[in-house]
Amino acid sequence: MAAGGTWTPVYIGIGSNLDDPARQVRLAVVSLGTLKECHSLCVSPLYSTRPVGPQNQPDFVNAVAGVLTRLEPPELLSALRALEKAQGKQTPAERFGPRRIDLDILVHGQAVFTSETLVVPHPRLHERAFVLYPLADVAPDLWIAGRGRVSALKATVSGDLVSVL
Ligand code: PH2
Ligand code: MG
Ligand code: MG
Repeated sequence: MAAGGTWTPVYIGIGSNLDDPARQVRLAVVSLGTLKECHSLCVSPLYSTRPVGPQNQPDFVNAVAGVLTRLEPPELLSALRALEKAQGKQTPAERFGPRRIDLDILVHGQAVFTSETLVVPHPRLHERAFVLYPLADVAPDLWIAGRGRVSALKATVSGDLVSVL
């Protein structure tokens, strides 16, 4: 545990497409504020987004939260998993399938981290409008290791499938 260590800015992707998704996203924002060794700093607007993956599922609501934390990536992942569980998340039946809440570490400072359960920066964030639009609202100048600046990445994806809620 990195208590006493450096406060690191992290960005967390929030998504839901079940059980009143906008409410689920707002609940998750509140619960992020309760995490140990974390301070919530900012939250993007909420977006309504078409599903990426299976199309026979409801639209998502997505947002991005900026948090300062002293948790290392694996500790933060465990903490986010616990919040998902407390919010009643059940494991989706299929990959990219519908879910009540999804909390993903997008970026953790300058960390480049890979384990069996976690890859940081998030391996698909650079191609996902539902991440890049809200992320660009709170951190347009953020540099994604190996990918580039958020504002430039956003310019490479189509905004057709996302709109501010
Ligand atoms: N999450 C997924 C799969 N597809 N599509 C949208 N629009 N938003 C998401 O958050 C999302 C998705 C898997 O986590
Ligand atoms: Mg996800
Ligand atoms: Mg996830």
